[in-house]
Amino acid sequence: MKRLPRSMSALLATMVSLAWFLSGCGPGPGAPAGGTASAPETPREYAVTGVVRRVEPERRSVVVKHEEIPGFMPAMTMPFDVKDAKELSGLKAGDRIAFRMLVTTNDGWIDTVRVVGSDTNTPAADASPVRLTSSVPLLEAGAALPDYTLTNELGKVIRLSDFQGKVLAFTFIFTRCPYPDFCPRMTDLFARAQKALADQADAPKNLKFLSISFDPQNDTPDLLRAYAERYAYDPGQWSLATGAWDQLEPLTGNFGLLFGRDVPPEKMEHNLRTVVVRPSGRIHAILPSNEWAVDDLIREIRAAAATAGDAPTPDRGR
Ligand SMILES: [Cu+2]
Repeated sequence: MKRLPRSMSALLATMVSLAWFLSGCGPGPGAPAGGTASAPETPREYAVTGVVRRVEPERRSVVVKHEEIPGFMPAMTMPFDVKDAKELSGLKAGDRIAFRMLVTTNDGWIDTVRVVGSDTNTPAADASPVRLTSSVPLLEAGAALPDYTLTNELGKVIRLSDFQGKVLAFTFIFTRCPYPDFCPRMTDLFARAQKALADQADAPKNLKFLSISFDPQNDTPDLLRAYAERYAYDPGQWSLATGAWDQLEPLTGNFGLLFGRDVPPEKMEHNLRTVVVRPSGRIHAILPSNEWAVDDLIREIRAAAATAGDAPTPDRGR
């Protein structure tokens, strides 16, 4: 069983700033969004080196195991977009490359890609591809939670809009996650939050926890229920659910969840997102990574509950 690299925790905290990697259709420089009158944003530039793991010409993307980008992000394996597919011609897995990365508020791409050597120590077969959904916006606090349809641990179809009127705290997990600091930790934190709030007389009453599996092939309702029972879940307070990919993919994409695709579960590296939603249906807070404690979650839940008088969010379709 492979342990997640130690650096993973640090990079997860960084993911939130990487909206642009998920927004493949964002405006480039000189093409301000929404007809705003502001001057084109000058992209920030970074010189980057790394090793090609996979070339995806049809997506105008290349997955690179890159070195640290000082001031921007730690070393990791991730996809980079190019504006011009010609940048990718001739590239192959194992090539050591140098390139320029350009970043604006809502876009990012690379150019001037050149091969500077080869690296036979990092075979392409070792790559851990991430799922990348570029067709949905990355949501932040204040945004309306879109509506998605899932199936819960009792086999019942649920919609996220069902929880309007309550505080909803949800996180993403899969039951066969091999990394104790990741999904098992999220589930344990939910179990502890559920218990702590049950013991607090002034705790918000209108509250639901929801653990959403991104491993629908494996996580059947029965398996989700058995898993939840191991954590002494209260079905009235906490649901577990998963769904079809046409729901899960945009839902995870909305929050920048990255996870392995077509990789064995024991190698499925991923990041974490825990989201607290106001009774109005607006996102109250997003807790990235696993570097938060039960009290942090409870504080956000209480603050979200305090907004209960806010008007419901209209137009939650997508
Ligand atoms: Cu996990």
